[in-house]
Amino acid sequence: MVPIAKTPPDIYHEDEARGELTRWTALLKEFKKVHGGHSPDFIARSPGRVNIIGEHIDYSLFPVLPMAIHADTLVAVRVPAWKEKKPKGEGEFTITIANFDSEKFPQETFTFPNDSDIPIDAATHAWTNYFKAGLRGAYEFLRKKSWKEFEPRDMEVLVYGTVPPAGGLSSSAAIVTASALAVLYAHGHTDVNKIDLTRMAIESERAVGVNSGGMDQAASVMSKMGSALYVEFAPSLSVSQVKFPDKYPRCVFMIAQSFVKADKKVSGPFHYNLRVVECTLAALVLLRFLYNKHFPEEPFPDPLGQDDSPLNLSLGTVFRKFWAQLSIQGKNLEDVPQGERVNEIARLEYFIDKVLPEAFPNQAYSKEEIAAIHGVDVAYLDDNYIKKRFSVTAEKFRLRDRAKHVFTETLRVHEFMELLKNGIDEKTTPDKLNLQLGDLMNQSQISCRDDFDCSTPDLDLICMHARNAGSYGSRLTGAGWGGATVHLVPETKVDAVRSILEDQYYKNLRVDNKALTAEQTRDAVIVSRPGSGSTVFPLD
Ligand code: NG1
Ligand code: MG
Repeated sequence: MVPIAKTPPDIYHEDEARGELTRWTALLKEFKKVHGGHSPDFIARSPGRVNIIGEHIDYSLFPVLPMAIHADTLVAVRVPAWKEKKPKGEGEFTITIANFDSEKFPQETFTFPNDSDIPIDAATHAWTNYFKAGLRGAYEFLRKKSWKEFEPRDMEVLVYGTVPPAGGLSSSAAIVTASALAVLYAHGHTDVNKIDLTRMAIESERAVGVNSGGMDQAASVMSKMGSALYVEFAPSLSVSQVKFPDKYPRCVFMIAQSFVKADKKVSGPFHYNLRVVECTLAALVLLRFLYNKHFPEEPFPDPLGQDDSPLNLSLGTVFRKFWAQLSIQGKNLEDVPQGERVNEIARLEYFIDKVLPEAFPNQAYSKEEIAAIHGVDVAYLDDNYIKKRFSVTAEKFRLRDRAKHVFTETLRVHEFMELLKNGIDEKTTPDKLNLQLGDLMNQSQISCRDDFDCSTPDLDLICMHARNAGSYGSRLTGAGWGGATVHLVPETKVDAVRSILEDQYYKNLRVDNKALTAEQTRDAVIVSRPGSGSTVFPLD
């Protein structure tokens, strides 16, 4: 269940708590100012996240390892019907939503009929879309749960977020999950199941124009202070807490901003929705290949509607299906790892070394070629994969490289987890362990750059400088194409990494033709410790 807590600053790390108390006080004061002198009834909170390893594989339904950061979104809410019952039968509800940063994010009031869906225009970039996405998800949930009794309530809302927007730290998941949670709570649904909230936020965020996976929402809702979160998407969404060894040389994760804004929604050749389509098309070609080669007598499975990925087919599902089918048939294929319990690492290596080169003889494929491999016409491919949800355009789809990234990145996640599980013994000194973990992060960056094409020269540069100053592992985090980087750094090297980045990157950087302010430079690099997930704070 999502915790309901009493003392806000306790959810922050000690050294942040004081500053946060000031911020909460400012939020309460501002609420009175914008909402006619009233105080909020409660505050819902969700944090941003940094992804440690496992990039662009969540929508292929492979596991990832993010952690919540302390920057967050607070959604303060007053429900006029909270104490005095609102007269019934008005037939419509009104929400007034304001932002603490009212200059950038202007206030909006909207009224809808009680039985209406919440329209969201994904084509316009209104900040309130993210609140509406959470609202819509929560209403759908409440309507299903209690169709008869459910009646939308008027709400007065003030949002205060500290996760930098379009910065790769998932400000979007923070606001969507906090909004959905706020709406549930405002309608009397106080025992919110974390998995339910995560699922509704994933679906909701897709409504805003991005075919997102589920990593951000899971990390934002389900993280616990002090641990990273291992998130699995299959056979169903589940999480477990992961601790890092706390021995000398103690390591921390640093986050460094590039100040390059990533706009994931632009469906140009380098952007997010196109990658989702490419991975899905790669899954389709792979499925065909595996069935033609290994199970020619079997009926070809219907690839649509098979799983929880954004386009209902994923590389993860195809991978698992292959091994399941093999074991059903008791087949012994040459070169296929054998044994009672072939581990996931061996299976992934087999795919990377043996399957992918054969399944994808070409690097890139046109629509026509993919349609021919799958034995359908191009219109079918368009309707079901390329123009489904959000239309993308590309001359060629780089299926081989995208699939290679997905499988090698998944392998790295498994190896990372394996290293953490085995921890430090006589053979593995802490330093060696950190080097190995860091190496996997560095490999991830190379794969994101070369095979997935989601890095930028700025991100590569930041990683290079950080490594030169003592980072064990440096990589982009989140979708890429700008945004943030994450670094595994021994505590003793934190200052060195910070100062090399200041000297070599931030000092010469121009954002909108302006040098960074002292404040921007200070906040550009932070040490991040795993923070806690979504929480509700009743105020009375
Ligand atoms: P960011 O950069 O935080 O928006 C996006 C996706 C994730 C995941 C990563 C890449 C959304 C909301 N989130 O994260 O699901 O796919 O990219 O690993 O689209
Ligand atoms: Mg996001």
